[in-house]
Amino acid sequence: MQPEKNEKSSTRKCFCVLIYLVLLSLASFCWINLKRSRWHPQLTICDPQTKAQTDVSVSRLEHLPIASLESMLYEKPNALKPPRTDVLMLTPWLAPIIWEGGFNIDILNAQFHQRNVHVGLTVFAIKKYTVFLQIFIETAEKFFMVGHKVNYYVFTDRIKDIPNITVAEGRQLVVLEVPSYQRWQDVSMRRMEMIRDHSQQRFINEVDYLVCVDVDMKFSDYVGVEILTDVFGTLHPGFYGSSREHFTFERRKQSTACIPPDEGDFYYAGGYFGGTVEEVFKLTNFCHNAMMTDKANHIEAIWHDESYLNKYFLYHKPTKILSPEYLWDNNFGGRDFLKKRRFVAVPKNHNAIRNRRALNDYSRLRAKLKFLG
Ligand code: UD2
Repeated sequence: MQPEKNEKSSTRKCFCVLIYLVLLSLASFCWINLKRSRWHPQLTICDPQTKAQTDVSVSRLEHLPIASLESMLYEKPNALKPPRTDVLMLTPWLAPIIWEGGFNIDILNAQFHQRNVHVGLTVFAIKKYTVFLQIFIETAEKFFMVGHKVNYYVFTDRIKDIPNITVAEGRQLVVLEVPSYQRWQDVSMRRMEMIRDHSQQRFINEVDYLVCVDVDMKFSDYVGVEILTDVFGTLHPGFYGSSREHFTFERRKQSTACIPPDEGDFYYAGGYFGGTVEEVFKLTNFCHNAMMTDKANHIEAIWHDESYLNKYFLYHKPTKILSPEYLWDNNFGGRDFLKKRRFVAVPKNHNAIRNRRALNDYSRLRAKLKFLG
């Protein structure tokens, strides 16, 4: 009887030790996991498009490059003294309007150099407009984004007419062959479609920002990283001080570009806009689709791509606005508030270069003169 009792008690002891060991390992497992999640909390990042959720360890954030500037000497900003009082420097939606005196280019250059930013400058030289390229690129070499990486994207139907220009180190001239259109209005408007398509196929892999401008222009002073932001537009040199009723927006309700008389912030120029490749893609996609809708309804907005751009900016506010320093026509003479003329129109004979434009130009000139007095 005694040996059987002993055997039973030792089995019970063994069972208790086993239970104790299982409980101990469970407790240590929980404790280790708790500690680990305290040291490496998980972040859940949700992709707004796919709605997919991914967990990212916060410790990855610790390896992000540290953004810091070298020590620099410059005049201290004064919260009670605006740098300029003669011009509007901020929109009601808090987008800066870029004027000389409103920024310190050394601080901005240091920030953008740190990001190793790469800028694409798109320009169209279709048919006879190839004559403007030489002076456009030569002056851009001197004044545009000096010291930063730049790709010139020249869209043309006349590859053979592209001048042979050597560009500085860190800069590239990329010639893109594209179709031409018979009507100058279509040449101007189709720029939106071509910029959109090339943004998707090429620019997104090559540059961070795009600056999209007219070719019949020359740089005559510095244009740098102060203009870069998510999406920017430029005040048209003929309408920067006009009232709403004088803006030459599309007013016909049948057009997708229509802007009602009691709406509109500024009149933006068709010949100068830009932003990140993603934002320029959205903008050009909107404008091209709106143009196609109008085309199907046999209507074309009064100022072509410029009218659709103005519609886009009314409901997708630019995050920076360039002052007329960045787009000026010397035919207007100078203005006291204009401390720099950075990018100016090259005089052209519309009839000779574009044909059949004279009548439309006349009506636009009248609108501008009305405002300019
Ligand atoms: C204004 C706008 C322009 C556009 C146009 C629409 C400004 C400074 N410019 O310019 O952006 O909105 O009105 O009517 O606000 N092009 C060619 N070949 C051609 C015709 C045009 O390459 O045969 C290109 C070229 O890059 C030119 C641009 O399209 O600079 C605009 O055409 P424009 O300069 O003749 O039009 P303009 O001066 O009235």
